[in-house]
Amino acid sequence: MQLIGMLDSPYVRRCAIAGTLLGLRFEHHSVSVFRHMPRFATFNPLYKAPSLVADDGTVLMDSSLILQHFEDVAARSLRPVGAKARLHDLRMTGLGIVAADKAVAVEYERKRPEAMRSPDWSKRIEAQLHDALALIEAEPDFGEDTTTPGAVICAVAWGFVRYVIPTYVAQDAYPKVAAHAARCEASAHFKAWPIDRE
Ligand SMILES: N[C@@H](CCC(=O)N[C@@H](CS)C(=O)NCC(=O)O)C(=O)O
Repeated sequence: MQLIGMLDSPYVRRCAIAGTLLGLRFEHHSVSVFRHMPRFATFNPLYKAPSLVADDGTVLMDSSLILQHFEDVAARSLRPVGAKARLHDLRMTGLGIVAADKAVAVEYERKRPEAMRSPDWSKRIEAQLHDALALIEAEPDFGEDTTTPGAVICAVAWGFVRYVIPTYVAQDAYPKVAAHAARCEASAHFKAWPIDRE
């Protein structure tokens, strides 16, 4: 399998971390959807990161679908066992995905020429980002677990926020989220896939 996309994408990073946690063999190609468009098109002409080239050549996109395929190949799930814990992890996964989506939206808006930015839209997505982080902060702790899809995406989203758009969210604004992310970043499976813009 080949995973395509840069590790500054929270979606690419969550897939790479999950692949490692599941013990899968895959190649990673650090190709940008913006700076390396001709090369990206050789994998996926729709320019979505992550893209995954499966072993039979099928090209998948969207991190949640790629995670599903990873779990299919590994024949096991990263979700906790037990209905209550699984439901909680699904909830945290959704919150983490929205935090990532809004953080990426803030970054894209910030990249526009000033005259083309919409103040109303910026205000909305920045508020949604903060609201998502506040909801993660308010949920019960993950404890020590750094391996479930919910635990991973919440930490990855925080890492993106602090690495790419640090002026939008102070380091001490969400202490439980920051502490969880620090625990995750200290683990071998996160260290194997550091956030990287190159
Ligand atoms: N819901 C998607 C979001 C993926 C996404 O938007 N990735 C960005 C990079 S962080 C991308 O491909 N941007 C280029 C584009 O949408 O044209 C997922 O979970 O994979």
